[in-house]
Amino acid sequence: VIHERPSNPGAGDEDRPIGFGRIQRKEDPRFVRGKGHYLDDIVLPGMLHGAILRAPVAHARLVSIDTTNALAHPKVVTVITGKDLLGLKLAWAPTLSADVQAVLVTDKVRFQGQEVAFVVAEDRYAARDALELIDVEYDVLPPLVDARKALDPDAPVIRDEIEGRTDNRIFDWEIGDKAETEAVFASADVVVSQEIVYPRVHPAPMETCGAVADYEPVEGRLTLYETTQAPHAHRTLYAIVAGIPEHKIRIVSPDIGGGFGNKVGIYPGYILAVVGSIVTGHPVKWVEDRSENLMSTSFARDYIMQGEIAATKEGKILAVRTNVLADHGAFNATAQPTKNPAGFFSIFTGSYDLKAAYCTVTGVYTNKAPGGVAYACSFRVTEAVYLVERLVDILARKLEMDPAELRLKNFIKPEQFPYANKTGWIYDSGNYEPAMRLSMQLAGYDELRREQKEKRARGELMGIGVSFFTETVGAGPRKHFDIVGLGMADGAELRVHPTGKAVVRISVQTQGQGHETTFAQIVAEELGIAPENVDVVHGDTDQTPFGLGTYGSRSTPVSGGAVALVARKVREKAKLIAAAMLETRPEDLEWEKGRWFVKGDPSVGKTIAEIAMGAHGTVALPEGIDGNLDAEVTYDPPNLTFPFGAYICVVDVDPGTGHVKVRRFIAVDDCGTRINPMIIEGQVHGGLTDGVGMALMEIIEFDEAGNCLGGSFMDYLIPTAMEVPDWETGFTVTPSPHHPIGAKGIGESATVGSPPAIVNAVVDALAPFGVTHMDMPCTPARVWAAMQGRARPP
Ligand code: PCD
Repeated sequence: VIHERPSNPGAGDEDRPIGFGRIQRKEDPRFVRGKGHYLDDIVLPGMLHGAILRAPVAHARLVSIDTTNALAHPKVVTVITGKDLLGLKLAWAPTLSADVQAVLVTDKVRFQGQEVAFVVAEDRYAARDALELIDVEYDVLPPLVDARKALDPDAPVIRDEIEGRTDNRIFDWEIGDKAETEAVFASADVVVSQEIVYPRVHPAPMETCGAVADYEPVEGRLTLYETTQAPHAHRTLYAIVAGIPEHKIRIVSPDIGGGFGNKVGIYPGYILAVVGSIVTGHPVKWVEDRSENLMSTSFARDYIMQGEIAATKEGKILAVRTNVLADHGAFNATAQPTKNPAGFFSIFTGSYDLKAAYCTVTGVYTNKAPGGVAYACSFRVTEAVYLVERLVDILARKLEMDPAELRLKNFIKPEQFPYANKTGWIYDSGNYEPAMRLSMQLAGYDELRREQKEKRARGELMGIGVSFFTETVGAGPRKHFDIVGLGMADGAELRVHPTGKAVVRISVQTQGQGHETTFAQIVAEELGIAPENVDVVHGDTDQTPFGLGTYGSRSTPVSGGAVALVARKVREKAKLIAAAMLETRPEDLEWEKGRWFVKGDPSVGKTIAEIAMGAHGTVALPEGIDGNLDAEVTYDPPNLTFPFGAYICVVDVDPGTGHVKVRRFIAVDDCGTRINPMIIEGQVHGGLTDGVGMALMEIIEFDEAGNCLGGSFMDYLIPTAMEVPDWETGFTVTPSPHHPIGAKGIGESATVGSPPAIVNAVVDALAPFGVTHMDMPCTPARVWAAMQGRARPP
């Protein structure tokens, strides 16, 4: 066990060798030695390979498909088309947002890259080759790619297969008090408004999506290996959609090379692998390539936000108002809890004590890939934070106030928690000012401002960007949140073997964030046994209890709670058994990490290992106690958790090329009780890197014909070590009052908090040119263009 003192101020009690602390990741020996077991490593006897023919155009009527030549290919086993699926009633599948999505095109192509046919062949190469032998005739229609035109009366109706549909509107949703907000705006000294676009981006995990389907017809059993973040939810959905009894379906999620929300949904490729296996009687593997991943398996963001903020002239923020146009692509497949069509966007009230807030969101169909995944974002929290943090900066400029000071002036105060915001959330806990002050101290904020002044005088472009965010993660209470009717609770099962080694089975699914380590640490903390003596089992529906999976940073808030509670249940059971073993009464026992002992006589006691052996041995057990040290729970959290953070970014902009260099980045995060500080830092580093990508480089654009312009890593740039600085991190600890161990999520915080800090820094650098806003990504071309025709700095 390696543990070291964290270098940052605000350190908690992190040097305990058992339980929480900085221990190395249990999964890393296999990953660093190339011994991970990823989906594409799976090879089953007789396995065939599938490939998907995708539409070359964005909008077209399907006239005909001729598969004769493909079928004649010597290695092709079968070709499946939309027509075949219609026969099986599988041509359309339900989405996560109460819509349906075409598995294969039957009537009309609705986005470029849409699935048209599925070839199953003896090897991957043959399957790909045979795609070119399929003859498809399309009748091309005018595409709709600009969401702003989606509701025009002459816009083509994309979902004309839905009866009675005459436009592209998916939903209109509102939250907050409109009249109250209008009144506050009407009487405010200062109002600023800005159109703010969060462009379409993609999670782009290192490993793309894939599946191996193995249908065994005699017993009618389906084993489906999938890159999924939510194995149990998938199993239930397959049972409902395909009609295979749920107990005959086993979903196995092997090691996953990054999810970031990309692996939450069910994609046509997974369903096609299943159909392929049923039709051919062989296991079928389907793995998408990079372009397929970028062009068809989901996207994130794509929000056009009109934002307004009202304040007094002294800088007291009074209200925020926004209306949003949400581009959902061709099918509404957005991942979000059922009752929240715009996800958790309603947290756009930010970290500020407002008088009023109001928002409307209109979702529209366009000829683009469906998805709207929560890419490192608890269902649109990222968009919300970006909106409010840009608006606060614009307000600071208008009032000629320092952006950090303006925020400090408006924070919700510690004594106001639990805080009910104006859109219905109850923030569980928070202490914002110390986090902001710590980040300013770590940054040397005043010194940075002095340096900036000097540089400006010399015509150099240095920018300092501040952002402060509150997230809402850990969905969630089942009474409020469900996904397609499945309540968002999670199970945990704990068994302590006779020799005191334990195995904990959980319903969430790691994609790299280290659950095998941190969930073992939670058991270790609660039972006082070493984390290396606790195995974590996940990713196999036959082996684990039901639960909704990993996304929206919910594993620690929900499953982490379940694991702490199941360990406590075992501890209480251990107490009864220990009392029997010690021939004393349970109430006479006291707990210390790892052992129950007799009050007043600490030398007489039993360790967890001794009690486990006792439970499985010959000790006479108390009435009603089974002969084991096992337990299970399902945890339904009473509220979400609200992590927060204060970020400061320093950029230098090259006035000649418009190139932005992130010189420094200071991130102070508060995720409540910290299970493993090293893992937390890794999560933050990764999220910050993601943020640099979104702020400066990443965008999925379309041309007028509906061609996707971000279909490869040549066009869709993602950040590397070259683009990022050495991250400087710090933390404060404000535990969640309702979570069993006081932990909040951390997995997405940095992706949420960093884009506004970076863009605020870029806009700050360009202030001498009179630039007050810039849309992401701040590429050299865009930054250069923003500087043109404007007054040069003195
Ligand atoms: N933690 C600790 N402490 C605290 C918290 C937390 O320690 N307080 C840790 C845990 O345990 C883990 C981690 O940390 O391990 C994280 O967590 P969380 O926050 O709970 O979260 P989760 O649930 O687990 O996860 C999820 C996330 C998400 S969501 C995302 S995007 C991303 C993140 O995660 N993804 C990823 N991170 C990551 N990492 C990696 N490596 N990979 C990946 O993929 Mo979504 O919604 O899906 O979009």
